Amino acid sequence: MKLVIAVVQDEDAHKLISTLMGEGYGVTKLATTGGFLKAGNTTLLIGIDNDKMDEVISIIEKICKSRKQVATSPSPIAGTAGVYVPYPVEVTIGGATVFVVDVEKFVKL
Ligand code: 2BA
Repeated sequence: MKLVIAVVQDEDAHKLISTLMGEGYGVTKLATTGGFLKAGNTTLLIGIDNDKMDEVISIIEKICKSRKQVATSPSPIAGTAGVYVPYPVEVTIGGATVFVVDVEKFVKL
């Protein structure tokens, strides 16, 4: 068994969850926050049989779009200790960041 951990954008989460559930997968949704943008995103935990990994990744790939976002990042002014000036940076977020890990044991009690 594998555990797919997928960090996706909030905008894609609803459709992704319905599609996965419609295909018979179990999904747990976590409300998470990206470390860089400090903005909300969604992390899904999906426990699957080993042979379903490619199918699940392809569903995620089909639904999750990459988007550009302008974020304001504080930057220290060179040579001025403790002074931060916000400046805009454009980042491309996702599709999705996906981790697949082996599950040592799976029980429902
Ligand atoms: P955030 O950490 O908020 O990152 C959002 C986007 O900002 C990233 O998109 C990337 O394009 C950019 N970014 C991140 N760190 C950066 C940096 N140090 N310098 C410049 N740009 C940077 P994605 O790579 O698609 O990541 C989307 C979200 O997936 C991340 O949100 C984070 O929540 C998660 N993530 C990405 N890589 C991860 C990893 N190795 N481990 C755990 N979570 C990860």
